[in-house]
Amino acid sequence: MIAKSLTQKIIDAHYLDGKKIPGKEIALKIDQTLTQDATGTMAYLQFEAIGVPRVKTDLSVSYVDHNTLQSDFKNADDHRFLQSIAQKYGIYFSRPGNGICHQLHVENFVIPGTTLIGSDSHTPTAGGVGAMAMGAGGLDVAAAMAGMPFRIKYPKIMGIRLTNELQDWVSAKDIILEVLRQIDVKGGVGYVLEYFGDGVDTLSVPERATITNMGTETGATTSIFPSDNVTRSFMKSQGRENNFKELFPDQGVEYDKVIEIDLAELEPLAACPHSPGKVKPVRELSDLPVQQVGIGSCTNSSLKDLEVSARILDGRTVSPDLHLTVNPGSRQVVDHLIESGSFGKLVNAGARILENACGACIGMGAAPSSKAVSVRTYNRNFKGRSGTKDADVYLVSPETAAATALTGKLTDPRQLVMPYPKIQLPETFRVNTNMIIPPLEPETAEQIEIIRGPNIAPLPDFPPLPDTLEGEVILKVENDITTDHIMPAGAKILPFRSNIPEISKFVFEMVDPDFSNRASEKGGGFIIGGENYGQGSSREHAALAPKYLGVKAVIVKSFARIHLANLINFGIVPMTFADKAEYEDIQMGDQMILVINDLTDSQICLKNLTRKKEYQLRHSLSKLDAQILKAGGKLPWIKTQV
Ligand code: MIC
Ligand code: SF4
Repeated sequence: MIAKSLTQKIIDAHYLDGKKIPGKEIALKIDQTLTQDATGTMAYLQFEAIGVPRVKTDLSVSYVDHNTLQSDFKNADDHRFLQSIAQKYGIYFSRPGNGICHQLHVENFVIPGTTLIGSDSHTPTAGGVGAMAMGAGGLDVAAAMAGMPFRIKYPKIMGIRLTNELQDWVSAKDIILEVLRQIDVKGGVGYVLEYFGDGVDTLSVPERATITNMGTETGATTSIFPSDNVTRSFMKSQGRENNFKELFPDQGVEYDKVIEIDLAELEPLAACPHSPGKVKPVRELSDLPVQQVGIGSCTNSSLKDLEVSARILDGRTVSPDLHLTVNPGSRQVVDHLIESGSFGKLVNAGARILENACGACIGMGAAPSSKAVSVRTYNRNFKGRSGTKDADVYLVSPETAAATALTGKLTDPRQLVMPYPKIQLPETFRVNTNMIIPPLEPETAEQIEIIRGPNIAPLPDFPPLPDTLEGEVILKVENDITTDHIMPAGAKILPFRSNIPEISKFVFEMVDPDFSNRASEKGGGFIIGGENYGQGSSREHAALAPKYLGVKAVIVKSFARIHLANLINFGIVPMTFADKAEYEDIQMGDQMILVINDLTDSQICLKNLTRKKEYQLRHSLSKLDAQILKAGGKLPWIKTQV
C-alpha cells in the first residue's frame, strides 16, 4: 500500500470522480462552506438563481466582516440581505462585529479531516485544524451549497519539515515569511503545503492557523497541519472536543518536494513592499522611520498575538511619530483580553482599537498618510491596497509590530530590553455563540422574505459564447497582476460588491483609470498579461466586472488558481502563450481574432490582424470547463443541467 499524505487521505475520503494525477481535474464532496459579506452577496444571489430550497452541506456559515464601515445605507442593506438569505436557506449567520471569518471559523466550526471551501482566499486558515480548506469564487461556493462537487486540479504535495523550536521573539508569522522567502508568491502553485516534523508539536493551533492563512500568498491550493494532541486540546478548550478527529500522514509518505525550516535558526522577518514574497530579516531594515503600525487581520489577531502585543506595550506609550491600530479577530479574543487586563494595556499605550473585522487590511479605513511606511501583521502588501497609493507596507509578526510601535522605527523585537512575554493559552476559552444565529427549521425558514435594498442589483445575464471572438487588445499588463489591481477594494469600492454595473466602473482603476470607459466604448476586447495573472484574492468580481465590460479573453503567460477558475465561471476565455516571448509582440489596440469552436483542442490559434501574425496558445481547460465557457459561464451551464 502506498503511504498517504494528509491531503491524499482527505481527498480519498471526499473523492467523487476524476484522475488522481497531479494537474488533472478531480471532483470533491464539500462538507462545509463559508462566505464573507464582500463576496457573499454575489454568492447568495447566485445560490438563489440555482434554485435549491436549502443548503445541502453539513454546515454553511455567512460571516460579515469586510464591509462594516457603513458610510451610507449600502453596507447595512447588504447585511440585512445576507441575514435574511441565511435564515431562508439554512445557513449560520455571524453578525457584524462578531469577528473575522477565518478566526471565527477556527474557534467555532472547523472539523479535522473535512473539506471546506470559502469565498475568501484565506479559507486555508482552517488547515491549522487539519481540514482541507480552500478559497474559491463565490459561484463555486454557491454550487457547493447546492450540493454540487468542487473541482480542483489534483495537487502535488510539498512537505514542509519544521524542526526544533522557535527562539524567543520569533513567532509563527516568521515561519510563513520564511516559506515565502524560499518559494515566493508563485512557488506554491499546484501544490498543497503540508507541515510535518517535530517542530509541528511546538506550535499551537492559532499559530498553525497563521501559517496556513498566509500560505495563500504562495499560490498554493491550500496548506494543512496534522490533527494531533495540540489540536485536541485546542478543540477541547473551545468546548468542541467531540468534533476532534486524529489525522496524521502515513509513515514513509513521499512528498513531491520537501523544504526544510529549522525553527531555532529563524529570526524576525518582514515582507517588503509591494509583495508578500520580498522577505528580508528585520535587522537589515532597522531604523526605517514608520508612520503607522497595524496589528490584527485574519493572519495575526488570535488571543496569543494580541496578548504578546499588549505585554510588550504594557506601561509604555506608542511613539509620537506613528499611530497604532489593533483589529482583534473575534469577540472571544476581546473578552479574554478584558479578563486578563491586556485590553487596558493596549488602550493605555495609545492603541486605536478598531472593530473586530477586516478593517485596514482591506483598506476599510485607517489608510496611512502620504508616502508613509506602514508596518502590519497582515498578509498582503500589494501596492495601493492600504488605501494610500504611495504608501510602503511591510508585513511582520506581532512582536516586530509592537516593538516598532514603541520605537517609531522598524525594530527587531530582540532589541527590546525586556524578557519575552510567553503566553499560556487558556485551558478553557470563554465560548459565547450568541452573535451567531443558527439556521431555522425548514418550515419556518420557508416563510422568510428576502430583504433587498436598492444596492442589491440583479445578476447580469451572460449569453453563450460565439465560435469566434473578435476585438481589440484593450489592455496589456505586466507580471504579478493581483486581483487588487483588477478589481480594487477599499472603502469607496467595496460597498458596490452587490452591484455589478456600478463596481465595473472601477475595474483596473489603479493600473489605467480609463480602462472601464475604453472597454465600454469598444464593446470589450482582449487583455494581455504576464506571469501569475490574478494572484491574491478570491473575489469573483475580478472576472464578473470585466465580463460585464465585454472582456472576451485574457491571454497571459500564467494564471493564479482561483482567478483562473473565476474567469471560466464567468465565460471569459483564459489562454496562455505557448511561446512566452510572443507576449512582447502584441500591443494595445491590436485587432485580434480567436477561434474557439473547439475548446477541447489543446492548441488554439490567436490571429493578430494588425501585425499579420499568428500565435499558438495553450490552455488547461477540462472538457467540463470548455462546456461551461461555451454556455457563457457556470450559472447558465448549471441552469442547462437542472
Ligand atoms: C482579501 O483579503 O483580499 C479579501 C478581501 O479577503 C478577499 C476577498 C474579497 O475580495 O472579498 C480574499 O482574499 O479572497
Ligand atoms: Fe479580511 Fe484581510 Fe483576512 Fe482578507 S486578508 S479576510 S480582508 S482580514
